[in-house]
Amino acid sequence: MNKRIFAALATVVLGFGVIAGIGTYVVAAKNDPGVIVAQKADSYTAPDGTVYPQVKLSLNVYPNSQFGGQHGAGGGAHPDYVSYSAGGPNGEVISGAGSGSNFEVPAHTAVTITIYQYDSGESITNDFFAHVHGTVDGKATFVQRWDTKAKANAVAEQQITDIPKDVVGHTFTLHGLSDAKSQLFVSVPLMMSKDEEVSAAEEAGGYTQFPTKTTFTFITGDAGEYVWNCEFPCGDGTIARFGAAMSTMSYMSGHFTVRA
Ligand SMILES: [Cu+2]
Repeated sequence: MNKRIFAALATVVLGFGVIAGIGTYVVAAKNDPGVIVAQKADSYTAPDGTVYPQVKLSLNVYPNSQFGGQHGAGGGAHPDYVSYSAGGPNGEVISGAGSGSNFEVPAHTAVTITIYQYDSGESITNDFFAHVHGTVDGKATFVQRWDTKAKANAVAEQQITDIPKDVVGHTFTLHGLSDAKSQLFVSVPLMMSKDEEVSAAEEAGGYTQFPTKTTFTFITGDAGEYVWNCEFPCGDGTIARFGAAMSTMSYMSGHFTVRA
């Protein structure tokens, strides 16, 4: 065969190979298809006296994906990626959770979210995200050390409006859309757990006994489709640490649906 034709054919075959490779990689990094519907709770009385129906969500944030859950056994395609997931009411690891990044809540309802944060942290790029935004009273309830074994606060609970910008683990940031729907913007910083305890637990194949615990409530408006993500650059070294877990759906981002 003519050498040039052979080279051209080889290039085409190689091209198909590269495309197939990329396709396989993208499929392996699949999205979290499940949806967690927030659980109905008691009613909620806002500071202005208005009484709302209330729902609750309990989430965990991990330094890896080894809990399984929506990523699959053994951490799935990216066991080393930091990840959000469904959590138990006391921060329990739910290894069989079918979802952990897509949520559904009702319209005109008080949504109370509790997040147990098992990861370490660092300085956040933009200190806007070290502040609490969009919650009732602009506050969150914070416990720096939650004891998962005793199921109790290991230190006193406090009301916060921000945390120091150099101890941020992750953020839960819910964005409204620029259209006719009700706007929603909620952003809450999640403080890091103790570095050495996070590393020691990870080496032992588990998670620290003492995650930080943050609880906050916000009121939804009309029905709409929103997105949430973490605003702490917690991915790998690529794209200023916005790569890897930060640029793969369902680890540090997901859908947030408000239903009529
Ligand atoms: Cu993050």
